[in-house]
Parts: sequence; structure tokens; C-alpha cells
Amino acid sequence: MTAPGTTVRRPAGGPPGLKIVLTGPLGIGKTTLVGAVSDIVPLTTEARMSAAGDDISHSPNKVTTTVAMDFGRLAINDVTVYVFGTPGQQRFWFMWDAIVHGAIAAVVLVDTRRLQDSFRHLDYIERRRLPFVVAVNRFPNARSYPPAQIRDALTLDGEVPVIEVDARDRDSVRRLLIALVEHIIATTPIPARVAS
Ligand SMILES: Nc1nc2c(ncn2[C@@H]2O[C@H](COP(=O)(O)OP(=O)(O)O)[C@@H](O)[C@H]2O)c(=O)[nH]1
Ligand SMILES: [Mg+2]
Repeated sequence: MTAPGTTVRRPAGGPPGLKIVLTGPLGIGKTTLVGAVSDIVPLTTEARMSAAGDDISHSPNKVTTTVAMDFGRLAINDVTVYVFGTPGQQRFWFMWDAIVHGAIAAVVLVDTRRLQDSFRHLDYIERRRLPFVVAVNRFPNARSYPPAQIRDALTLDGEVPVIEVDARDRDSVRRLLIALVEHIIATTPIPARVAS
């Protein structure tokens, strides 16, 4: 597999692709989200958890974890979107730079029961100056808060979209990614966006 760059050149001058990174803490729904939305059988690198040093209290039934990354692909109109999920376990964080390389934007997943667990992921994406949206994955016993309140709690810039998602639901995840693509269009200068 090649590591797609910011824009992935397609054969015969076809439309470009967008590389998007999906990040968030362990058990937040990254693998679920990629599996729900991918047009191809997603590449996953699940392995049985060792859980050394990782908090899995919010996913007590979680027995596997993503060792390297998740990878999925989908078409949004005539754009191919490649989604790369970061590994959750702390001891694999060294891989993030490789996974983020060439990405044009990111989704940071949060859970209202543990917003603080996503701070590190937000910091990382902000430092890389990637446009991003915050996706609130609604778990059954999590409270719902208005986006403005979540934005305040995460001290996000006003322009960062905060969007509720059900990571298990294809249409919900597609809406999220469409919002991300719209956010990219609104915030990225055209020459950086499209390679001919
Ligand atoms: N109820 C609910 N459960 C979810 C949702 N997304 C993920 N899960 C469950 O949460 C657990 C962790 O999800 P996973 O995708 O493995 O998280 P990852 O570590 O971020 O890849 C799994 O048991 C999922 O079935 C969601 O939107 N709603
Ligand atoms: Mg995973």
C-alpha cells in the first residue's frame, strides 16, 4: 500500500483523493467508524489487547485493539476519501507522524463522558495545523450537550465544527465526512487543495 499524499494522484488524470486522519483515544470508535463507512473492506490491524498502561474502563468488552492503524476508502461525489485511523495504544503513538504525513484534514473523536481523554489528540492535530472537525460519538449512557458547550470545554476556535456522530451508522459517518470536506473547502487555499 502506498502512503497517499495530501492529494492522491489517480491514474489517467482522474479526480484527486483526500487523505483524512481519524484520531481519538482508545475505545472511542475509530475502528467502528472506518468499518461503517468504507466502500472497501477496511484494512484493520486488530490484535488481542495487552492493555498495559491503557485505560479501557469505558469499553469493558473491548478485547482487541488497533495495533497499527485503520484504513478505509469511500467516494464522496467524485472525490475519493482515504481515512487513516491512528493507533490507540500509548506504546504505538510513535507511528502518528507517519500516519498523519500528507493528510489534508482530521477528525478528532470525543466522548462527553471523558472529553479530557481527547486533549492530547486535539493538541497534536492543532500543532500540525490541520483543519479538523470534532466528532462527538454518542454512547448510550453519555449525556448530550449543545455543540457550543463542547466547543467551550475543549477551547476550540469558533470555526471548528462540532458534529454528533454514530460511528456505527454509515449515513451518519458520511454526513460527518461531508462536513469535513466542506470545512476543508472553506478553510484551505485552492492551490494546496487540488493537484492537477
Ligand atoms: N453504542 C455505541 N458503541 C460504539 C460506538 N462506536 C463504537 N462503539 C463500541 O465501542 C467499542 C470500541 O470501539 P472501537 O471502534 O474498537 O474503538 P477504537 O479503539 O477507537 O478503534 C466497540 O465495542 C464498539 O462496538 C457508538 O457510536 N455507539
Ligand atoms: Mg481501533
